[in-house]
Amino acid sequence: MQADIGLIGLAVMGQNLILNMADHGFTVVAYNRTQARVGEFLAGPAKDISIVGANSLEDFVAQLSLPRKVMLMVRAGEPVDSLIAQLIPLLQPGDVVIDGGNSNFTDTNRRVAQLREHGIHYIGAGISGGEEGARFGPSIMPGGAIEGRPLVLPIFEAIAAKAADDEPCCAWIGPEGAGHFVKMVHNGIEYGDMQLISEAYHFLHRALGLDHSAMQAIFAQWNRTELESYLIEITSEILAYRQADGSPLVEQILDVAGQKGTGKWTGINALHLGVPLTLITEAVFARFLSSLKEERVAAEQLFHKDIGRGLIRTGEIGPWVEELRQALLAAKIISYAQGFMLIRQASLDFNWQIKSGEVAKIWRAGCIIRSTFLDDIHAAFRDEPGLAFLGSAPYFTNLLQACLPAWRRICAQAITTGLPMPAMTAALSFLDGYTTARLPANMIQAQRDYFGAHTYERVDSERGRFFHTDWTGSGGAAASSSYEG
Ligand code: NBP
Repeated sequence: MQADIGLIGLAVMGQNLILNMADHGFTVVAYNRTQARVGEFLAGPAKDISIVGANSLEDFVAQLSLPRKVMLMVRAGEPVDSLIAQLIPLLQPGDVVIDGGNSNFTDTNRRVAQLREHGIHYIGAGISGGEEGARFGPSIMPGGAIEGRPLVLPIFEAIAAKAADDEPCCAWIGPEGAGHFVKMVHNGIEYGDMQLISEAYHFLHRALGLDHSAMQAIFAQWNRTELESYLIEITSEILAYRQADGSPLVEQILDVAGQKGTGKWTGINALHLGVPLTLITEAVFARFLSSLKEERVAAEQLFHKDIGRGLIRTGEIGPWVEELRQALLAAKIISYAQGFMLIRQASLDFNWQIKSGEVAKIWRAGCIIRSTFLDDIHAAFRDEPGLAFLGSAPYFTNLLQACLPAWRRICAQAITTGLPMPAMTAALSFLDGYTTARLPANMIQAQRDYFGAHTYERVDSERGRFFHTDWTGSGGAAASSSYEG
């Protein structure tokens, strides 16, 4: 019997996706560069189910029904190019190659074009949900060669997570690397959410002096509000986790955050596309700052810092906890709002026609950033598909306005007492900037024109008409068009 699909890469994601596909009635051929892994998988987790192994790429390809569907679940970067080069001579026009890893969308753009020359449909599919998602239902974000869409969607929709309304968390995102771009932004939002939650935990612990049982109960309670989400839920479970001696494990973990690159790419692409993605980029910087452990330890001594002193502690804790919840919710809305601004800009610049409402819909289950309020985000984009800023949708405008006083108080308290809250405060500054009709950028334009004759537009003239002033009387009337200041 010929198999429905073949998967290359039997690490954690690949194995679990294969088992998921088998659960849904698909016959899968499994292959891995290191052969021993194929045997171990077939004799172990894949025993007695509709999974077959291959001992070479030729054997792998020969066992696939036409048109062939080949999925790669290997490390992003060179391994993907290497496998593509080996597969091209073995495949034929009409076949599909799917890259399910965390590839950079620019690589996917290039590979879609490369395989098109061979008549092969290349798809870059972002997959989120980690090990458990892969096994029992991830969120899947495919994009690329549209001809491959009908061949892969039935499989993806079958294995994807199902939202509460039973809709599969999988939708075609757009051409080229659109699927991988959206997965990258998903990961960026994940960075933002995680940083915000860690700042809230820091505030509860250091500013309010709460112990782990109290903090666990607070996160569990927050998870029954608009904040309900996977990341809030696991935070509560992490706070509850005790070592053998009864002490909380989280306090034994070194405060140095790692990263694999998708957050950084999100920030880089925001800079390329000119999108003010302040919160997510700040979250990436916060991880970099955390890695300066030895320098931070020395600097704390140098500045005689004691953020445990002079903080709130006295008085009733309850109102502070509720204000912190509102601050977290408001900042989280900004995190998603900025993420969707980036997707919108990429879609406009690259002509990808991405439907933001569909993206919100397929993030409702299966993925790491799944949250109850993605239903509201979906509704906001359904009502206004071209929405530039999520906070302009009536539901979110009202929510942000309701949370603003508490959000300001929390940020003010943190700043006054030296408790770092980079993402929470960056989000507030962003909203303050976005909601200010006249910013001081007129001064920047005046300075640019003063020292570099860069010209400026006037408030009493039509847009696109540029003026230059000889500010010192000795600069002349010539304007600069080359020097970028
Ligand atoms: P890894 O990212 O650790 O990759 C290991 C796999 O890549 C193994 O099968 C390995 O084969 C294969 N491989 C490598 Br490394 N170099 C190769 C080469 N030159 N040719 C052929 N195969 C090669 O696995 P993973 O954590 O399962 O992730 C797979 C993809 O999914 C990655 O792109 C990852 O970013 C993405 N992803 C991961 C998660 C997660 O939670 N882990 C979530 C979402 C997406 P070998 O056994 O012979 O070394």
